[in-house]
Amino acid sequence: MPITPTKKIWMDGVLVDWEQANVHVLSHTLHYGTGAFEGIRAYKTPNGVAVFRLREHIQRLLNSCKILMIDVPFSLEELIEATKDVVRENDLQDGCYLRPLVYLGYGEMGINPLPCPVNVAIAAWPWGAYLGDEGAENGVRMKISSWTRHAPNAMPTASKTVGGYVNSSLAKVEALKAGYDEAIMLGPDARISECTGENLFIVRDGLLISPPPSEAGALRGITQASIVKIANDLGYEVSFEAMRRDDLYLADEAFLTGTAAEVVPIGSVDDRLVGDGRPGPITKAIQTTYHRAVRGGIPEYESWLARV
Ligand code: PPE
Repeated sequence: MPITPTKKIWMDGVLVDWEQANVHVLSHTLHYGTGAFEGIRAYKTPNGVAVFRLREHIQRLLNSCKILMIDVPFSLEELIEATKDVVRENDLQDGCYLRPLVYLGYGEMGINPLPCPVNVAIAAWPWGAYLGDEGAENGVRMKISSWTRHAPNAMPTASKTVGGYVNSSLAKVEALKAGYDEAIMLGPDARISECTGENLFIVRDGLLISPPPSEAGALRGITQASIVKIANDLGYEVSFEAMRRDDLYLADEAFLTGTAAEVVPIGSVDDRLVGDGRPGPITKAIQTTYHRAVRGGIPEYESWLARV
């Protein structure tokens, strides 16, 4: 997905010109993957652009850093304001994707991260459908990866750690090279964990099921949590249950959720059609409701929107 440059990137409290937003090649994170990031979206609403669940995303960024023992030199409130500044200063009234990144900068080399300076950057740019308009509309082809998701004692799966995404990249490339759109990853216990950058749900006999994030070694998705609320409000029950690959093959419907991807129907898994391979009615109802909610179209979900 190409990046469309905007004007300014927030770096350690200052709005820097896009072209000047550089780091030293000896930055610690570049060598060891020691850092954490977030992915957030802002949407155009009838009352101006709004950031979706901003506080939850910034809180998760701080939680990721806590796990990594990185002391972030900005508070939750400061980072919330900084994120809004980035949307405002770049005049992104039609919405955007936001990428806050906490990284260890230039200062010391060696595995020990503790002496390194902690830097924070927040960038924003307009970004379309992460898995393509066609996938969002008609469903994506998924492949169970040969790569195993992190064991929780190898990499903390509740932290959006920069280096942790090498595991996702391996799975993504494998799936793309094999002609699929996206990978589904199994944990070390062969249970379904998550996708390379999304959580997933199946629908079975009218019930929605998603792997329990902590046990499944999956990120606790903010979109996933939003979908639980939306599904319940639409009258569907949701349960968090461990599942195996045959549960995917035999699902009536399936979809994935994430900030970048939003809600995307799964058309097939390992070449077995999910249902008849077309997005199912529950998936479509949830996708439509989510799209309206994030754009300020449903008053009940107004508290999820932070106007900038
Ligand atoms: N699992 C993983 C591994 C993950 O990276 C994400 C977000 C999710 C689940 C869904 O979480 P949430 O966004 O809170 O619903 N992935 C981000 C990064 C994607 C990327 O390509 O980079 C995102 O969607 O912004």
